[in-house]
Amino acid sequence: MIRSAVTVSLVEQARSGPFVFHDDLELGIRKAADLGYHAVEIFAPGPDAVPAPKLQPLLKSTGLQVAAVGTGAGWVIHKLSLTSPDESIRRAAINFISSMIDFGGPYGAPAIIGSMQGRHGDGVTPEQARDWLRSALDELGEAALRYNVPLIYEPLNRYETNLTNTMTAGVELLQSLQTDNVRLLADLFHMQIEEVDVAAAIGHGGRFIGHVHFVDSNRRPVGCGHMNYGPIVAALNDIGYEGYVSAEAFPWPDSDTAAAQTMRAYRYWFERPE
Ligand code: LER
Ligand code: MN
Repeated sequence: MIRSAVTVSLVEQARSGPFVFHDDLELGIRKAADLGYHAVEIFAPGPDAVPAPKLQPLLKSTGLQVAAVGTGAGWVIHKLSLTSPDESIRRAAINFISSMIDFGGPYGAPAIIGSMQGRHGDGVTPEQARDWLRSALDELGEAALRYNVPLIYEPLNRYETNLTNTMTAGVELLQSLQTDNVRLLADLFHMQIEEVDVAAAIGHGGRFIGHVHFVDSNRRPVGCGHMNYGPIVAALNDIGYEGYVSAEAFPWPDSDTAAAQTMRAYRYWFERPE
């Protein structure tokens, strides 16, 4: 079964970012539960931002799960990157992601590596950046095994990274790893910029896809842009995808409307009787 999730960001520096709910986790969780979501995806400033004694009872009382935890705050706040020319920054980036794996793990939530992958350039060759990225994914993928969750790696559009922009490149990267505990994030916004055919790319990603960012072409909530969802949903069903479709979209026109609109779209696309 493909399940629904909605993003909640607690990162002040990402207030203008593509997250449906901002600032207040408890409110985000309660609103998500009221709308019928299965889970929230948490974008937190760090591993200690949400203490377990606060989060656990909230999840218990609402019945919500944590779909995933983002690690992008390592870049947004601390300017850490897995492919920085500075070895101490690369190590700090690995440590930050590792601590986020430890944060999400007990909830069964995988950590997502998106902007923390960095880019080549600035004296770093594409080959060198790729080697550093692979070695970090191997180390962190194995660390995630402790919690029986995968590590999620997100290809991004060309304006955000020059390392991996497509599902094909993502599959190649995963196949070059030693660990088999890394999965790809299919973010429909990035994909509609980079892929020739989003549905075909999902077919190609196949069993490597472990998470989906469910969003429209303009990064507004599903149904507010020009994405053609029929073939995309068919492709997800064809590959036997069983993870979350998580609303990582701008709070357009506002958080509540964006969350309600995405839930309407989720029900239309994933809960319609055959
Ligand atoms: C960034 O564009 C993105 O899509 C996030 O999920 C990763 O930081
Ligand atoms: Mn994304």
